[in-house]
Parts: sequence; structure tokens; C-alpha cells
Amino acid sequence: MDATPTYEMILVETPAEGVGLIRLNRPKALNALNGQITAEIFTAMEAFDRDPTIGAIVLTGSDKAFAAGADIKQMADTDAVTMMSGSDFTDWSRMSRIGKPIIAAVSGYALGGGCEIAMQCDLIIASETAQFGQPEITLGILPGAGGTQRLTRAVGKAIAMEMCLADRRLTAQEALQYGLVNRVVAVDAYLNEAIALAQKIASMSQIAVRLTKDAVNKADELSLTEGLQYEKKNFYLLFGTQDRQEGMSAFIEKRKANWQHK
Ligand code: DAK
Repeated sequence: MDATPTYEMILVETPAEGVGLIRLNRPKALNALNGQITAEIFTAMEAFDRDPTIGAIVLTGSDKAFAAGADIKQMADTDAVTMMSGSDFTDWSRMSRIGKPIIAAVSGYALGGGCEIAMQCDLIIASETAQFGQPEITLGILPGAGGTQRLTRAVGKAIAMEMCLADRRLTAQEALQYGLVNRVVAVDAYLNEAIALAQKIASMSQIAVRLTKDAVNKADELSLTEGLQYEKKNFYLLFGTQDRQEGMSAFIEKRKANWQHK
């Protein structure tokens, strides 16, 4: 059995039934992402992903800063070979293997790697003060964790170019207008809104949720024909589950479904 991990830079809670909450907790550095905090985030996500009582994960920072980017002080001493050879900091692919939905609850700064980790989540709830940007160009580098790719797919080339080349920052309302976030709510409400959304997702069949997230994410990767085939395979797969039988029986019998997650 796995030993329960201990964390120094994040707080891990279960604030509502079925919901796993991860809070970045480096307030003095505005939640800058160094190797340790990214490793802790991904380890906590993996633990929630394995936990059968958890149906969805919320990732948040503080009201002032979701995350002000990768830790520039740590990166300043890192050479190209160390960056390329892989470390806790550079292996962000761990997050793309999480099967359960992840909701980013973003307030304040979401810059550089902070914007990128939010975009790697499946949904984003923003507070009115959220600010999204890719300021890497001001450091003589470029976004290295999806900023040129996920951002362009989310907001389109024109806005993405301006953000990556000229350090244009998006307000929460602009992020909503360009389709980067799901909704914008007051600072005192964004986290509860994200938790409520996670709780709603967690009330569904986990196997149906997992295969749905998987299929939607394939829309970014595949051609339409390939994507439609992929969707069909996940659809047929769900016809082999107890939850599919239960969900349809519950509808016909006018009662709430009692999911077994199998
Ligand atoms: N790194 C390290 N420390 C940071 C930081 C950061 N990104 N952002 C803020 N801090 C620290 C400040 O140094 C300061 O610490 P002390 O000086 O007090 O020790 C403290 O947090 C408070 O910051 P400020 O005094 O600057 O606070 P202000 O309110 O005046 O300004 C700010 C807030 C967010 C506008 C400003 O701090 C700022 O511009 N921060 C830097 C934003 C930035 O450039 N972010 C992009 C970093 S590059 C990759 C994965 C990820 C990445 C790349 C590759 N792989 C998987 C390969 C990502 C790269 C980046 O994110």
C-alpha cells in the first residue's frame, strides 16, 4: 500500500462529497511553481485520481495569485541540458494522465506557467480579479508548458500572438469573451463555485465521466473523422458497464441513479 504523501507547499482537502481540493500555498512567492510544488501538485492529483471516493479535483491558489508562473529564481540557474533531461519541474505530462476532471479556480495572477497549468485543467472558473498572461517573452524565453499551443487553440491566433509576443494580459472578462474560462464570479464566490461544479461532476458515474473527458480532449488531437471514431468506441464501451444499465433503469423507474462506478 502507498504511504500517504506529506506536502509542504500545497494544502490538500476534501471540502465536499466526492471533491478533492489542492491549494497552492507559497504565498510569499505568489505561488511561483518550482520543482517541489509542481511535484507535490502532480502527486496529490495522482492520489485523488486513485481514490474511489473522489470524482473531481479542484486546483486553486490564493485570492491574490493562482500562480505567478514558474519560479524564475530557480530557472535562472538552470541550463538547457538540465531542462531537457527531465526533472520534477519539467515533467508536466504527469498531469495529462489524470483521468478525473480537474477544475482550476483562478483568482489574481495566472501568469506564464500559472496560466499554462490552468489551461491544462479541464474547466476554469475565474474570479473577477483573475489576470491571464504569458510574459515569458519579457524574460527572453517563450512559454514552455503549452502557452503557444493550448492558448492558441483556446483564444485563437490573434490574441495568443499578442499575449506571447507583447505580454498582453487578459482580464477575467476578456478571458470569458475569448473562451478561455467557463465563467467569471465574485472573488468571494469563485472557489465555492468551482467546488459546487466539481461536486456536480462527482455525482455522475465516474466511468462515464472519465471516458467523456478522454473523448473531449481527443478533439484537440485528432481529425474529425478520427475523433468521431474515437468517441464511438468510448460510447460503445459504456454499454458494457453496470452504470449504463443503472442510469437508464433509474430514468425509466423515475428514481435517482445509484452508481457503482463499474
Ligand atoms: N518566480 C519567482 N518569484 C516570484 C515570481 C516568479 N515567477 N513571481 C513573483 N515572485 C516573487 C517576487 O520575487 C517577490 O519575492 P521577494 O522579492 O519578496 O522575495 C514576491 O514573489 C512578490 O512579488 P512582487 O514583489 O513582484 O509582487 P508585485 O505584486 O509587485 O508583482 C507580479 C506581482 C506577478 C506582477 C510580479 O511578481 C511578476 O511579474 N512576476 C513574474 C511573472 C512572470 O514573469 N511569470 C512567468 C515566469 S516564466 C515548463 C513549465 C513551465 C514554464 C516553462 C517550462 N516546462 C514543463 C518545460 C513556465 C515558465 C514561466 O512561467
